[in-house]
This record gives sequence, structure tokens and C-alpha cells, in this order.
Amino acid sequence: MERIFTKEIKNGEVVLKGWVSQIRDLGGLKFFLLRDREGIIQVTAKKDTNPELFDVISGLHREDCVEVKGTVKVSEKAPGGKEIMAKEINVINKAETPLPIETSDKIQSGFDKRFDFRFIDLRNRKVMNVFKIKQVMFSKLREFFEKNGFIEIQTPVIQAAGAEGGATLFPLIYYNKEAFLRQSPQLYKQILMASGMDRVYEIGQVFRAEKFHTRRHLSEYVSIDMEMAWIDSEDDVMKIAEGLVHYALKETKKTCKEELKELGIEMHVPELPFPRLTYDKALDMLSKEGIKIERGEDLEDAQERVLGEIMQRKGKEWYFIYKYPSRIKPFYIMMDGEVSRGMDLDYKGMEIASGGQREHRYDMVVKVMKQKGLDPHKFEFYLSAFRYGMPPHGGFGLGSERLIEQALGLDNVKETVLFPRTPERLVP
Ligand code: AMO
Repeated sequence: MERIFTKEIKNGEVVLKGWVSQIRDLGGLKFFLLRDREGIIQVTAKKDTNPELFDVISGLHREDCVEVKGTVKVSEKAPGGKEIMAKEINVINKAETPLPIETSDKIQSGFDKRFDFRFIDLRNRKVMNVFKIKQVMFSKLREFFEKNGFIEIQTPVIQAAGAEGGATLFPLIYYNKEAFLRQSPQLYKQILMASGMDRVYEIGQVFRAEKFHTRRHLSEYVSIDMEMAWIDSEDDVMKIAEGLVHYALKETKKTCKEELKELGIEMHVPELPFPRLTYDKALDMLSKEGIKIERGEDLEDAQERVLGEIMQRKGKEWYFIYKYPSRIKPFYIMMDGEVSRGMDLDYKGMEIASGGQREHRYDMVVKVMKQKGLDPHKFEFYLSAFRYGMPPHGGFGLGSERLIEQALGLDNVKETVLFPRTPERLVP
């Protein structure tokens, strides 16, 4: 007989495989809860009808791997209204005791312990649900890109030059040369705009050597990047960004009803279009709350949070900030004098995505690079794409972990990563 998941149990004979979650002894009746990926079911043995199995259950420990053959019985007392009357219980592999961390919701271990034993941590359904929802979210993000004519690309992770500033680069030795782990697919997605691909997206790991210990920084994260050609302004990019998150949230909410319910989360689907605040307007709004920011300075995390609260009071969780001063935007963003065509997308007070219209004129890119203290010679491979017919273009990079963190109301981006990389954590 083939093994089925607990969720698929109807009636008759079944074979289940999973972990022992809890064991109970009621004298003449012994039972345990068997947990597999999809749920939990009670497995019962009676002393008078099945003395041998009774002894097997006595020898079980929590988190042992077991195979159970038995018959489905309707039972009002059992969780889920059904139980399995065991005919055979095989212990496939034993778990050591005591367990290093808890798998139930009741006792929460600290982050460090949980990540050391992530494989056990994931046996907690609430933790597992985050990753089930994340998987659906990724497939919906992809679906949106496919529906809107974007071609999926993969660009190099090992790179010769970084696009996002030297401070956060991870260097490595590439044969005898210095190389870096990519901070972003920025340079390559732009090069491809000169190829005729027109619309591309990439979902992949990027690396930032950021010695921050915040709820929003990781040393390795998955960036959702897109780039599109023949645009008129940064507004074309904003339209794709808002369409993307609107679609992903709407469809994930529909698909993950059960998981969201178990987590006690009401996922909000934002209305389109999202508000577009100019940088000046954002500063004015903060100034009214007593927060003064020098014009020309970037918003800090705490200031972004206050802006998020102001916007939430207006019923808006999502909003763009655009028309940033040119001096705080990277060299690849188009600048109209002092004001840039860069934009950020914020979600409940946290920056989720950043992008804008790019500079596509060779002379201008070189000029701005020099102004920002970069050596154009190091970027020859990138700059040559601007010399043989580069169309106007733009795009953004969106942090997938921050998106999931905010959508699920989690306290830290690390909750959304199976094996997080932080300044202190390189294993597991
Ligand atoms: P930026 O550096 O702003 O832009 O990054 C884009 C988005 O990536 C996420 N992010 C991070 N998430 C977790 N940990 C980090 N250390 C971290 N750093 C950034 C954020 C952020 O909004 N090349 C440009 C994008 C573009 O213009 O297309 C870039 O990488 O959600």
C-alpha cells in the first residue's frame, strides 16, 4: 500500500509515515500524535485487542520516525475528528533525547538555538507555514512577470565590479584575480537592455557585507530584479512594481487560506494605484511629526517607520517615494539636475524595493560615475553596452525576505530564510 499524507485520509486502511509528536497513556489505551508535512493525526492502540503494539507505543519517544499501518476511525475526541486504529507500527529511526529545541508552539527557543537546529524548528507548523506561503509567493511573482512579457534570466554571481558601493562587497579570489560576490544583478540586467530582450527578470541570491544587526538586513538575500526598455519615465517602473506586489499578495491570499488562518494572519491586498509621494512631500509629512531631515539626506530606518505609521493612519500600507535628490542615488539612476528619477517602494514603513529610470546616454553615465568617485575603466564591460544603441530603460530590485516579513507581520527577516547568513552565522 502506498503512503499517503494525513491530509488525504478518508476511510479504510492507510499507511502513514511521519514523526511522533506527542505520546499519551490512559491506562488501557495508549496513543500518540503522528505528524507529517501536511498535518497531525492520532494513532491509537488498545491493551486488550493489541498488546504488542501497546508495548511499541510505550517505547516511543518524541520525534522518532515511524511508519503506521491501520484503519481510519471517526472519533469526536481526536484532533481533526479522526484517528487511526493501529495494526502495525514500525520505528524507522529513533530521535535522541532530550530534544535540543521545542517543536510545539508553547515553548519558543531563541533565534540562535532555532537556527542551529533549523530542521527541528521547521517541524513546528507555524514555522513550516511561513515557507509554504513563501513558495506560493515566489510562484505568483513569477506568474506576474510571465503574464507581462518578461523573460527570466540568470546572470553571474561572481563579478569583477560591484554596482552598489565598495563597502558591502564580499571579495573572493577568482583564479589569480580579485573578484566579488554580486550585490545585485544591476549591471547585467542593464547590459541586456541593449540586446533587444526588452523585459527581463531575475530571482536570485545576492550578497551584502553589512555588519548590521537589524530586523531587515541579511548578508545573503534573494532579490527579485526586473529591467524594462523603451520607458518614458520612472512611472512605467512604478506601474510594474505596484502591479507585481498587488498580484502576488492577492493570489497568495487566495491560495494560502489555510496556512494564513493557522498563523492568525489577515493578509491585506492593497488598492491600486499606490500613493506616490515626492521626497519633499515625505520630508514635509515627517516635519509635521517633529522629525526634521536635512533636504538632501536619505531617510533612516526609524524615520521610514514613522512615515509608515502616518501612511497607515491614512489607510495606506504601500507607497512610493520618488524625486529623490540626485546625490543620494547611485550612478546608474537618471538625474534631471538636482532631482533624480529614482524611486523606493515602502511597505508599512520599510523599504521593500528600489529602482527607477536609468541613465542610458554613454557620456552622462561616465560623467556621473566620475562625479561619484568611481573609475569608469573598471566598468568597461558595462559601459560598452551604452555605446552601440542603448534604449531608455528602468527597473527595480525588490527584497523578497522583506516582502514576506511585512506581509506576514514577522519581527525579523531571518524568520523568512531557511538558513540565514548574518555577520555571525555561516553554519548551518
Ligand atoms: P538596493 O540596494 O536598494 O537596490 O536593494 C534593493 C532592495 O533589496 C533589499 N535589500 C536587502 N534585504 C535584506 N538584507 C539586505 N542587506 C538588503 N539590502 C537591500 C531591500 C531593497 O529595497 N540595484 C538596485 C536595484 C535597482 O535599482 O534595480 C539595488 O540593489 O528590499
